[in-house]
Amino acid sequence: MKDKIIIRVISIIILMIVMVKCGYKEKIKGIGTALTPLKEIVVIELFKDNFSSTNIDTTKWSNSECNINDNGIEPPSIPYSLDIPGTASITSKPVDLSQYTNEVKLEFYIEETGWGNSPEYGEDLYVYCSNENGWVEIGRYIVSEISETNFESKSITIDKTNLHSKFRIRFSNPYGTGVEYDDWYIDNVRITTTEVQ
Ligand SMILES: [Ca+2]
Ligand SMILES: [Ca+2]
Ligand SMILES: [Ca+2]
Repeated sequence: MKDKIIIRVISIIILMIVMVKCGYKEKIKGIGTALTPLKEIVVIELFKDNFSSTNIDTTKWSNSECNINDNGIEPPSIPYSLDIPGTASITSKPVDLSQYTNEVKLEFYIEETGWGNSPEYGEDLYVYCSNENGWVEIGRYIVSEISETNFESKSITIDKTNLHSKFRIRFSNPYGTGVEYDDWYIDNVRITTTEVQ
């Protein structure tokens, strides 16, 4: 009997402690919510191409011997990706980035060979952007470091000094043997920034 009373008293004490603790937490949470402004970071797409048809979109790109086809293995947006064979390149049309002060990123997926022809040693893929003085290398993808069967996601932060009103990007395979050889693929190309709203 005595034991039962002790157990009941202990149970009541534990319950009171739990209630007090929960109440305290609610209070803190309430204060926090009241003080935190309701703002969220939103991703803004400034340029986007998923290469969804076999025609290169000439409102977005100036092309030099690249093709959109299904020779890439499992591109992130099936069935097509952009095939950049040896000596080919593709350059975006100008995008006005002069207004953006937050971080700007170029994102894309990349694969080499796929169902096509393997680039050899030194036949790497280069990424450039234009600043007001010309072209700046912002990425180089080494043949031996990129998968032949999986698209890998890449992200390049654009240096603020390169953000201007006629910003362009270029993907180039300058050392490949020729347009029948040495295939690189890219897909889901986008340029983004963020905005606090
Ligand atoms: Ca695609
Ligand atoms: Ca080859
Ligand atoms: Ca070659």
